[in-house]
Amino acid sequence: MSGPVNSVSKQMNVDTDIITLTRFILQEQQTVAPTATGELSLLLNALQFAFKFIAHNIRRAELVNLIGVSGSANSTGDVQKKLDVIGDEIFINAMRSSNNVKVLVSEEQEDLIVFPGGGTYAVCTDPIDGSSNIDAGVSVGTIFGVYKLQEGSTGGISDVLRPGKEMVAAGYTMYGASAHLALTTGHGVNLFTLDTQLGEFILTHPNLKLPDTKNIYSLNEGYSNKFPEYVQDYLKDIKKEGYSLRYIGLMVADVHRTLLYGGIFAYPTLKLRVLYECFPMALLMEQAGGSAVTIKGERILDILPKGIHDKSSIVLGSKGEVEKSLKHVPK
Ligand code: P6P
Repeated sequence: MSGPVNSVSKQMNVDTDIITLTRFILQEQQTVAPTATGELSLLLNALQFAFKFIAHNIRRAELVNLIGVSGSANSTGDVQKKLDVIGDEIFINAMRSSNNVKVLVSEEQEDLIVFPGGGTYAVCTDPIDGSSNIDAGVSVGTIFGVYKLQEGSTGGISDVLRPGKEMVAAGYTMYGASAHLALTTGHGVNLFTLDTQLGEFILTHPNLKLPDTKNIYSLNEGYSNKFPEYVQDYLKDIKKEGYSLRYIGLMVADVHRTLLYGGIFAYPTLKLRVLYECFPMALLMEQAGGSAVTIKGERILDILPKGIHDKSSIVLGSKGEVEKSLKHVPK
């Protein structure tokens, strides 16, 4: 009997063969990397614990007054929200205790962290992206990207100042009414939803693919006078075609909608960070059949960062929509 046993339960509309993230990670290791050491699987499980714990604290936030500012500032001078600090500490502790992570880059930390012990991976993260939304009860998210340490490396900055195409895993978790996790390990994109009763992420959208075109555009038009002329021309053209504007102001949420519905998301000026915002989202997009470029049309995943907090412009989404926008780039 090879397939699932569910003939009776199906009639009762009960799924008795759910795929948890833990099961998915192990199955993927057995199928696509049978000779793997299992260290990436252990790292992904440490990541999912961090997401569950952050989700738990965000759900409690309004109850135990974890919203509001912490009074400190992060590496880039942003006023830190209490959940920023808690999310960062949860993430650091989960990565350190996994014993699989050697190097950690966090938006909340000025310098990269090198853990003692023998981890063989480097993780880049924005532990709580969009924290300014927290007080308004709007979704926030965690974004992550994973590099395998370079051959012979004992763990240092050279393990993360590399093109995003060398990442071996990436994704995000969006915390809202429930938590949604998008993950790629280079074999497509899968979406999981946290079942808080079960305490497990459940596979809800296997092998997600974007439609090639969709008339939705997503960017902060409030800054349009700062965009290059050709970007403003592009916006004029798509408005004439009746495109809908959807902009939440949280990269994780705007990218999540783009993954599910298609369309185009852009941040044409320099705000989003290469290592822990642009690279992970670009990897997800390409793995889901979309694309991700700078406003000049350079592939995001080919960028070679010079600093761990480098920024880049970004245009991502349905391949046909990104290509349409690039027709406006001056030759
Ligand atoms: P703006 C959130 O603060 C964030 O870093 C991203 O998640 C989001 O895409 C962007 O900034 C929103 O920026 O300038 O439109 O508020």
